[in-house]
Amino acid sequence: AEWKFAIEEIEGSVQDRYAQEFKRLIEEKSGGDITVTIYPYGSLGTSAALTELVTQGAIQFANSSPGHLGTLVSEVQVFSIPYLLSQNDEVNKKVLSESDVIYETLQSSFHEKNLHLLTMYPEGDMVWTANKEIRSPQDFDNFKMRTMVSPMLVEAYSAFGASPTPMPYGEVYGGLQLKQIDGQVNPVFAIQEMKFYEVQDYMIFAGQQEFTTTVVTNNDWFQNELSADERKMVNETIGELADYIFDVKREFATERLEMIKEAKPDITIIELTEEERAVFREAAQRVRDKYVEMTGESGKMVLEGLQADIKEAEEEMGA
Ligand code: 6CS
Repeated sequence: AEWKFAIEEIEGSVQDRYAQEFKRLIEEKSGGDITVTIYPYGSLGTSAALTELVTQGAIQFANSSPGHLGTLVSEVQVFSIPYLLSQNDEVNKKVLSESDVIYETLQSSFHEKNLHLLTMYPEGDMVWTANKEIRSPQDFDNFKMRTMVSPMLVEAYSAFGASPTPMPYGEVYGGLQLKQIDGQVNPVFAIQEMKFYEVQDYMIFAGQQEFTTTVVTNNDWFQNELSADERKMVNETIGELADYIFDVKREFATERLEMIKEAKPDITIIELTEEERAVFREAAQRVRDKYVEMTGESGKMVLEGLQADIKEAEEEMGA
């Protein structure tokens, strides 16, 4: 059999490293009975298009990041609320790979769309890029900030004082170059490999959000067409990859920043102070209310459950 796995990023990315390792393990474990074909970003369409292809069963697996998937599974936008996840990496890793709120409560929203959520993993702290210094909501005044397409991100960047401009990933470089947008927000590795730094002079670390992604499969196919052994093989492989990808994302965060600095020595890197962050954190409070307004009772359960899981993991890990 051939399993098709589409990623939302280009070759060499975090998602690519994940998919490559998934492919290696599945092909090895199945003794060559199964081959996995990886489709990098650009070969099949936008993130939203990839998710759609999974729901139709045209492809079996895809990365589907909450920043885009929110247009289909609105509850997943909990991961687009700024300053919700922990400031501690290990805590987020644990919550994202294990939380019952994610794999039970939130899972039911995926199943309604014929998707099955296999896993979530972090890809790195999201950084703002711009051609000016941004330290306060005032600095965001009249600033066209490109966001992924989920409606919650429009709420988040409005709350921060910016003019949010949702668009697909593939249009960001051109949008920056043509000044249709003034800035964008992504993890360091993406800023490097998509070359956004070429057309941006500032990188601003505000600690507001870890980029998270999901790996989804077609629910009918997964539950009804795979054998119990195959399902087990997929689940085990996914379990094995949590540590692997976490190490990759950590390596990328430092390596890729060095690559940017080397390619563009005059780039200005700003680390917001605790006081400066506090202003954005405060502004983000109303985004939580918007989320509940937008998603109702099911969203409220996800938000409250996730907050409790994060707190518990923080206490347990002494973070
Ligand atoms: O900004 C985006 O749209 C994309 N960013 C990353 C790092 N991965 C996929 C996503 O579509």
